Amino acid sequence: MAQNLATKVSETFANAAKNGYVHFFQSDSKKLKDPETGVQYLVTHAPSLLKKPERGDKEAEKRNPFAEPEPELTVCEDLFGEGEYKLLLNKFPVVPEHLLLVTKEFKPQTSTLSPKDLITAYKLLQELDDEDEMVRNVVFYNCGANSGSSQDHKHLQMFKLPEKFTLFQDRLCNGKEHYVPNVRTEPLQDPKLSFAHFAVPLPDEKEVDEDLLAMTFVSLLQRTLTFFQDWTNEKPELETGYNVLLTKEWLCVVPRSASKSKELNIGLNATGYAGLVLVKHEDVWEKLQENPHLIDKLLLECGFPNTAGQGSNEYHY
Ligand code: B4P
Repeated sequence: MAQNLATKVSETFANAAKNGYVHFFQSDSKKLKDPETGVQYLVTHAPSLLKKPERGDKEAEKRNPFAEPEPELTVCEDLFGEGEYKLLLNKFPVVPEHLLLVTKEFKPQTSTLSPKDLITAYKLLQELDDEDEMVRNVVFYNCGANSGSSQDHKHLQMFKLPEKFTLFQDRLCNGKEHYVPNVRTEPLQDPKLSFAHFAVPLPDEKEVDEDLLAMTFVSLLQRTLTFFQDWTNEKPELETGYNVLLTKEWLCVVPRSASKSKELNIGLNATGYAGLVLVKHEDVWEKLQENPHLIDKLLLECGFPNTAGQGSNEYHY
């Protein structure tokens, strides 16, 4: 089965790319290290993406591309034969074989992840990760407008992580046992980073099931939603938005306050909070290379301040 799904993804992508159904955007990438935090970033420059329609463009908003996807982009009409999800190719990828896990029935992108969404995403990781070949994937979910999402039909995304790339969540969770955070134990947060993020290591795959993923996710989501409780009525219009990132090794949730930076002309989705930063404008590409610590500032501007060392009832922001 593992071989089958991986082969099906590769073959569908190769055909769709050859016949022009996938608009693959060429890009340059550079690894950068933030000298202040030690975090590694992969910054990808894809100026041709500026021509792609964006959220707010009238043409782009007329139809739901996931209601009746192009057959050439469809990897599985009914993933795992469960009647709930389609597996599609992303039509506008920057990396090859970028996948979308889409609900068959319309559900909004503002809805939270269900236990079934989580276990289906995890099963996809089990099918497509390949330790021998050093293939490792990340699943991500952009929830709410501030999270960087552009399509309103519920979809998770998945792509291969760059080779030899260590995510800050890898560093944070490495060698630690799985636990479900509760009133006494907080999720992991790297105190060197400026922005709030909640991560938990996952156990060996034999121990991972729907209940474990659901309980872990809910504990991270509880912390995340605290940021949107309007204690002071200072920001009554702030919509709930967050990013979810899942690998076989850990689960991470990041609360979001904005989809784009006002300081620099750049938008961020979940991938930014994995250290994978997509840049469309030349001046931003230059500035990030000159000063990689700007990325940490951007992640804070579009998120919330780090709360490491505080209990979830003590957050003040
Ligand atoms: P959303 O969750 O709504 O939005 P997004 O991934 O942030 O992509 P966005 O559309 O804002 O694109 P951006 O210029 O930032 O996901 C919707 C997805 O559906 C998108 O991935 C879109 O491409 C896809 N889609 C739209 N119409 C479709 C159709 N008819 N059929 C199939 N798929 C369709 O980024 C451009 C691309 O680069 C996006 O794919 C994005 O996911 C990807 N990307 C962003 N950061 C990246 C990074 N650091 N590394 C590699 N890829 C990255």
